Amino acid sequence: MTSIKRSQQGIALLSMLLIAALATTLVVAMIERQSRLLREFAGQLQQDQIVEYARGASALAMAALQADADDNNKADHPNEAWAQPFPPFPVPGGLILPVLRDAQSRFNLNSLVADGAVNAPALAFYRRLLAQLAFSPELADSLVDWLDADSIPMSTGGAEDDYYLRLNPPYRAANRSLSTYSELRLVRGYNMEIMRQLAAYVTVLPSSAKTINVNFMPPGLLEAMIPGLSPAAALEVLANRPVDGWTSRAEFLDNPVFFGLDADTSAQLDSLLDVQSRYFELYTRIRFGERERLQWALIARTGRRSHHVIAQERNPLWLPEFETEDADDNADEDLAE
Ligand SMILES: [Ca+2]
Ligand SMILES: [Ca+2]
Repeated sequence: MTSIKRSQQGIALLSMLLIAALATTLVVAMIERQSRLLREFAGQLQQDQIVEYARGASALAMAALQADADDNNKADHPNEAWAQPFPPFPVPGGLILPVLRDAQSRFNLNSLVADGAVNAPALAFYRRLLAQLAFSPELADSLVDWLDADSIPMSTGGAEDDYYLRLNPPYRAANRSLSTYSELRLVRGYNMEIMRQLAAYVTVLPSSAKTINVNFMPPGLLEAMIPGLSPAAALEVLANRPVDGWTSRAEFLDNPVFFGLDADTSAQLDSLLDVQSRYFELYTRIRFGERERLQWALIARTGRRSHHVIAQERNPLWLPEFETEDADDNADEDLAE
């Protein structure tokens, strides 16, 4: 064999090795790409599955509410079937934990301005609630300004564009209803600490929801409604709730605690209290694969035969503490089984 031939063979061998190495690199790259696509696909499948599970939980909640509406519904109260805790639902690869609760046990901040005008009984009540929590009653004025259509401050504690445009960064007053509780952070005087404490007493619903369902009302709200009512007396009134709830405002007010109230307070109670709820909240915790999601949905009862999800949020910032704790406890027990 000549040396030229030998060198040609060597080059050919080298080329073969190079091609083999290149092919290996390409195959590895292809496999990596393939498995990345597979992972993304699996992630997408999980995501789709989570969305489907959230829909399923909403359908379940609405079916429970529909059954309630069909059942001679004089009142909505904590002993009704829909208000009982749902068991955690195991699903292939995961767990769904829905919590359905009444959404009208707290004061609706948006009701401060309804039908384009300040709602006087609501404003008087909100000022008292703020005072009871040792917050400045001026927080009511700045919120009314945030909600009302005009740009004239309610008082020196109020705030309209003039105030917000001087901030850094500047912004404008919304001059419409709050979309979420988080939006309150933008309103003059409110901060995270105030919002944290206030969250147990207030909520954000469409402005037409002007009433609080006494069957779910926390004692702190009742205290704020009746000047001079002690915490113990408020607790006692609510502890005497009939098994089937109060079925009318008159029945609730038929208690010596409410006798002899001044005309203003009586008028406020008339416009603030009810025994039914038109709004409900569904918190659905979904654990699936390595993912966990909390889905919040606001359900409106718009008629005897209709319930609709009118707002929803993924992993909402503001959560009632007791619910997340409960959900966690149940989930841990269930997962441990
Ligand atoms: Ca009911
Ligand atoms: Ca305004």
